[in-house]
Amino acid sequence: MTSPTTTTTQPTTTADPSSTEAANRIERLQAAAHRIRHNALRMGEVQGQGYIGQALGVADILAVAYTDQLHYRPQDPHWEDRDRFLLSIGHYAIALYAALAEAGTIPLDELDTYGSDESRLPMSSMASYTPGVEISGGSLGHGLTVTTGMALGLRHLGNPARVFNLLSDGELDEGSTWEAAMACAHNGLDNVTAIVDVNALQADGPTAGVLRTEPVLDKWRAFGWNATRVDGNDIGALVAAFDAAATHTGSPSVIICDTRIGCGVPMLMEREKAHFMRVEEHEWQIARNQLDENLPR
Ligand SMILES: Cc1ncc(C[n+]2csc(CCOP(=O)(O)OP(=O)(O)O)c2C)c(N)n1
Ligand SMILES: [Mg+2]
Repeated sequence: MTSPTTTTTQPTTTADPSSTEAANRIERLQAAAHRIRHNALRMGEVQGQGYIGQALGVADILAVAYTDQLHYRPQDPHWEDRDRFLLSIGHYAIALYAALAEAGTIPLDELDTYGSDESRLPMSSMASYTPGVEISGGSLGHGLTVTTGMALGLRHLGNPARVFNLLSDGELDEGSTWEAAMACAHNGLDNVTAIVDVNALQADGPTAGVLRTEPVLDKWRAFGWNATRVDGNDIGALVAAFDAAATHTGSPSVIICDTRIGCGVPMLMEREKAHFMRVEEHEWQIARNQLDENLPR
């Protein structure tokens, strides 16, 4: 996003450099998201199944986070001044590995070990196994509680690092998420940015049928958060939301992202059983081809 500028120069026929810069930024992030999607398909093919739809759904969010917003050193994942990115949703590990490979923290070739014995890339995220993974996430509903504690600790230490938490709409079913939301706002933790992946789906079916969470935006606002809702597969909208959260002070920010399961691969977007997908051997190449046909979306 470009900030509004005032200028005394006359308009010229050449392109506005700030808008060219903004367009380049979006293009660069779309390309990163595309590679993240390919990384996810590469891992999915190793197992023939998995949470591929979610990974394709959050690829744009992760591209913006890891290649535009977070301050970190890819080769030094314990650097104490790094921004922390906490993945609550352990089953989304495949998405995080795809992003960490794009970031350069995990070697690309290592993706081929995904989910195998002795691999550093287990199917559910484990902080003790994988460089760049901040928390273990199999038991849902804990990410925002850890985020809140971490953010308090960083503030106490005078460390300006920020804490991001990617959580799912299913995690809004958990009381612990809302306790953390209250505590975070109570403490005015503006070093926190939560990102909610509203893919409208849970393991047991559509979120609206499992437990009604809407109106999500109003709920976060009522809990004292600086809340915004965007199309989570629109890189331009995501960049604007992340930029706004970065400068907001006085309360934590949440970016509610409406995403599409399988985004970028029409064949997978149409799957009825989307929470955990099985993809036939011959379908992986079709999926890759469809992904390549769809750039830029
Ligand atoms: C505390 C807890 N309860 C239940 C589960 C089982 N579980 C695994 S994934 C999942 C679905 C949660 O919803 P969401 O993360 O929105 O699912 P998705 O969008 O990936 O379909 C559930 C209930 C769990 N891992 N942890
Ligand atoms: Mg969901």
